[in-house]
This record gives sequence, structure tokens and C-alpha cells, in this order.
Amino acid sequence: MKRAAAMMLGKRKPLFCFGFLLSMFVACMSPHILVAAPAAQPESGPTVVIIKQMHFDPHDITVRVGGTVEWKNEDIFTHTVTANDGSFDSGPIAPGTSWKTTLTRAGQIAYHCRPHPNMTAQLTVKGAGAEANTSGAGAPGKPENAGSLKWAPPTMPQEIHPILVNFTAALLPLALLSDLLGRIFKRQSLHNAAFWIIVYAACITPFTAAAGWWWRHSLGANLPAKLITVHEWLGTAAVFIFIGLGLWRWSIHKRGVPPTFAYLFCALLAVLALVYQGSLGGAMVFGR
Ligand SMILES: [Cu+2]
Repeated sequence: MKRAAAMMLGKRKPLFCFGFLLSMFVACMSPHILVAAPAAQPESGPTVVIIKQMHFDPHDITVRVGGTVEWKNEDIFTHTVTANDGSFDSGPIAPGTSWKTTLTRAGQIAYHCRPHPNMTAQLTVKGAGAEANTSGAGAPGKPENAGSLKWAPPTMPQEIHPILVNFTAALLPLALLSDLLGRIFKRQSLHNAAFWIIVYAACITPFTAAAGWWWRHSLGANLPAKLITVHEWLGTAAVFIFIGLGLWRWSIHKRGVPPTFAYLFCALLAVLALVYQGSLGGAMVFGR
């Protein structure tokens, strides 16, 4: 192990670091690359926004200063209407109820739903005069991130947790695949790679779970009770399962032998648990 570690750190460090940084970059960028560009804004729009099937409809609205916008929740989930710049926050809007606010400042305000950060939309508040002030007034110094390709470092748990989830979701199946290929092609290098991959997964998962608990405690009150209970405890158990799996894999790696079928079977179970865990998380964020 010592020799192998020294070799990895000595000879292969640059390659490993590069690969790790590259995957980190891709993981950080992916949620932002996936968001669509905003649709063209209408000159004027209705002041009623319907929340249905995890969407704000219409997505973009324009109102005058002093205008009132009402959000009607026609969905089966509780949602919020929360300005990205913090200028308003509805609090939970239960299904079948609505919430309204009067806009007193000109500017462009992007907003989202707190329990479902993928639900984003925006409103443009035009000045009382002919010219509309569409820059700055909404959020001085803060870019309008929702629905744009602009990037800002993640600071909130609902941004950090999904990013970290990507690592575990990629690393754990990859470790299993590398071990399986190692057995098929009888290549020790593939087994070595599998060992390092599962070490990374075991190191990152505690942070993933911590960010999940942070999210749950800061804004998880509206999440479906059944799903979140299973998700949070399965996620916490996953930390110990992956660390245990990592230690098991390490003892195999030390002996320089291919992993046993018992280990591969347990790794497969861990991957299946991860798939189930991901589907629970997805159901809560995107709906069913
Ligand atoms: Cu929502």
C-alpha cells in the first residue's frame, strides 16, 4: 500500500490531479450548462402567474411599478415565490392557495421556488415613465442567474448538494465498472484505478450528506415527508456504507489481488441503493 501510494503520489500525481480537477470542473458546470436560455419577454403580460407541474406560467412577465402580481398554486406541491435578490419571499404557498405582492421598484427580478430551486422565472418591473429601468434596480451588483449561462460560485446548500451528488453518482459505479473490467481483462491497473476511485467516493460522500442535511434544515420544511425521511437516512447510511466499502477495497488492494465476488456483489448493492437514493432526490426536486 505504502509503495503503491508513494508511486501514485510521486509518478502519477499530475495526471490524477488533472483528471480530478477536470471532473470537478465538469461537475460544477453541468447544472448551469443544462439550464435553458430565457424566452423572449413579452411587452406586457398578465399579472397572474399559475404554478403548475413544477413550473411558473408564464415564465416571464412584465408589470409597471406599483403593479400587483398574484401567484396561484394549482400544483399538488407547496411552493414558494422567492426573489433571487431577496426583495420578496412568499413563504410556503400551499396547493390551492395564492400569494400576491406589489412591485414598488423598477428592475428585473429573477425568482425561484425554495424547495425546488430548478423552478425559476422572472419578472420585469417597468418604471412609471416611458423608459424602463431594466438594469441594476433589481439587484445591484448581483447577476440575474436564473435561466442564464452566467455563473456564480455555489453558496447555498440547494446548489452545493446536487453538485456533490454528481461525484458520488459518478465515482461509485465507475469503481465497480473498473473492477469488473479488471477481472474480465485481467489487468491489475484497472483494479488499482477502482481502488482510488472508491477512495474518492468515500471521501466526498460525507460532504454530500452534510450539504443534504444543511439543505433539509434550512429549507426542507416543504419537502414530501415520506420521501425526505427515506432520502436523508439512506443518504446518511450511504456515508458509512461507502467508507466501509472503501476500507474493504483497501484491504484487498493491499494484498494486490483482484476483488472477491462478495465485494463486487456488495458494491453492486451499493450502486443500486445509490440509484434509488437518486430517484428519491429527483422526485423531490423535479416532481414525479
Ligand atoms: Cu416548488
